[in-house]
Amino acid sequence: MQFTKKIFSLFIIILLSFNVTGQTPTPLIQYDFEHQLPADKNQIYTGVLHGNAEIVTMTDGNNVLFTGAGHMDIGAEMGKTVLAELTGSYSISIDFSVGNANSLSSFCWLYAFANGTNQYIGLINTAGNNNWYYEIRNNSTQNVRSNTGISIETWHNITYVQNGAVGSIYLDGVLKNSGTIGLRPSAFSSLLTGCYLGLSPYSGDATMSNTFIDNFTIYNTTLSASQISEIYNNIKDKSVTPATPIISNITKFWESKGNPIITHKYTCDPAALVYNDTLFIYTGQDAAGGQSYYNINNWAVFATTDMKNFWEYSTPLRASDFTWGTQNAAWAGQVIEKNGKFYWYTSSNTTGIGVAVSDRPEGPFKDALGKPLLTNANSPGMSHSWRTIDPSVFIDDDGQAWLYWGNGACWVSKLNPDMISIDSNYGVKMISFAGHFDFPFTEAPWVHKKNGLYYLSYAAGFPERIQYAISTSPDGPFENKGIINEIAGNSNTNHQAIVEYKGNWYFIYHNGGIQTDGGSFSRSVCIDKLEFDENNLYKPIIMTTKGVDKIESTNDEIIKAEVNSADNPFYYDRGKQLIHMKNGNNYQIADSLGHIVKSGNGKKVSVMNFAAGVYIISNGSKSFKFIR
Ligand code: FUB
Repeated sequence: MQFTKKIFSLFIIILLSFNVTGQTPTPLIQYDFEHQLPADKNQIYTGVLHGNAEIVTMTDGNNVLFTGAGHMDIGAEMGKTVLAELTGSYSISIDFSVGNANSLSSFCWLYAFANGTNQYIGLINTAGNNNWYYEIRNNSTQNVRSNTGISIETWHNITYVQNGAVGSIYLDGVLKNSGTIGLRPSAFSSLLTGCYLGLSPYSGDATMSNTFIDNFTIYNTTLSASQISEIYNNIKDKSVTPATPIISNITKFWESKGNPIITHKYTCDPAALVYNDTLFIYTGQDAAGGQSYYNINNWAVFATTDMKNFWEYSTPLRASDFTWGTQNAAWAGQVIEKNGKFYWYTSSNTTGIGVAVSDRPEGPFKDALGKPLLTNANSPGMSHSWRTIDPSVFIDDDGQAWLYWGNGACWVSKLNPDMISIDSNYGVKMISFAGHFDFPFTEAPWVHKKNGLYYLSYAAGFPERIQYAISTSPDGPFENKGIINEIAGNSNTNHQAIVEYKGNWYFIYHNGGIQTDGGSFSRSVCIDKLEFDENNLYKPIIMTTKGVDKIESTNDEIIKAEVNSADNPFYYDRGKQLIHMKNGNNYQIADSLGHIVKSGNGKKVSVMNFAAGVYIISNGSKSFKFIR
């Protein structure tokens, strides 16, 4: 009897170690997101969502990770602990559905456990979506390639199985390829520095954008073909649609490494707008290197709240949105807010100045008139065809909006209260400058007011440097004060914006600073400090590659509001991005523009899926401001 028992136990052990039972083995770790947190199922390792990544509920109630333009940082600790167990056979399984707007034309990774780029494991999409493969690198590299692509907006499963010396990759329950893999993750697990869902360890790769991820699971044993097929069958018909539409139109987040502040595309002609807590930067988008003239088809919009972390919104306005602008030229302009609407005055090279409008600072913007606001007929006294460009708008303390523009001369007019027509009684005046011009006015006027004085800066000469002049009246005459910024590196234009933000003054301009392709027609926006001397004159700008410092302290009011005082009915759990309402109540959350973005009744509300920004939650009698 004793002998029969022993034989039976041995049989069970053999059965389990070869994993031929039908039941899927217990994972080492699993991320199924059902608790709606960026943490593993047992909540031992809590990760961090980056950018606008969020945990979303799909129409069938399934909770999943949505990468958006961001990713999830799993945390290196999880990798160190779990990968240490992967000494022999193991399996890694992941379910995912890639959205329509994706990055599959570039290299991008579904998961990565890495120590830089010398040691890692990861699941990689080859640029072009025709080969998803598992790779392990411990100085030398081994991989198993599926040699297949995937369909978008459909749930897929990719499972990698390490069985002895053989690695196999399964796509949607079907074995795609096997190969010899001798390296093991446990050999470098203690050195891991980053573990991610949706991010590659290679900085040049794209993020796995707009992708739903679920059931990321690691086993320290093999999965059988039938178990893998069952895993796929469980996900394949799941919903690919979030229950609440994802409204964020943020396309990228990054931390600036200094100047230029934007390096993933070429940006020119910056204009700045401070709105509530946020600095918005509007630019043209120059074509990539090798251009012989301005090739700018659309504008772009970026934002920051600390001068270090930036994000970009989807394209807010295109030259082709102005159907009358025949040259497809998204030249310089400026955005300003009036009565809750945002007006973008734009240039089109020779066909005049347009105005577009939006009810949000990030757009999208629409041509407000269907025709130019100003044409060359409004720029008298000169005859070249590109003179009606570079509008700059300024609203004085009395509410009067002034519009400046010009190439070769600077013209000014008053805008009517509707912001989309000019005051015909005032008409148009050419600005007169007094005093010595080091270089003549070229273009790019920018006006701001400080201590009762009007500062008009402009590009002068060619190649351009930036000069400025001061007046006691918005329409001059202006007294020349000299050069403030010298010729910018590798660009014959310099186009500046000057703005005060959170107590500091900034000089925002472009150069041709991205090597080797940057230049006069593939420009890049930079930000440096602007300072005044004791006579209220600008100190010369020192252009730097270091750029400006991060603003460490947030606005006092917000810090104060975030103190969870006894009489405050709200408590913000930053880590979990949950707002608790102490007594449970009806609530409404408004964004910085006062738009209601969420409302309901309950004791807690997740703000994880909110775009970065400032919000106010209110229960009707008390309100609480928070930054997401
Ligand atoms: O980007 C086209 C033109 O170049 C702008 O309108 C000018 O200010 C100059 O920067």
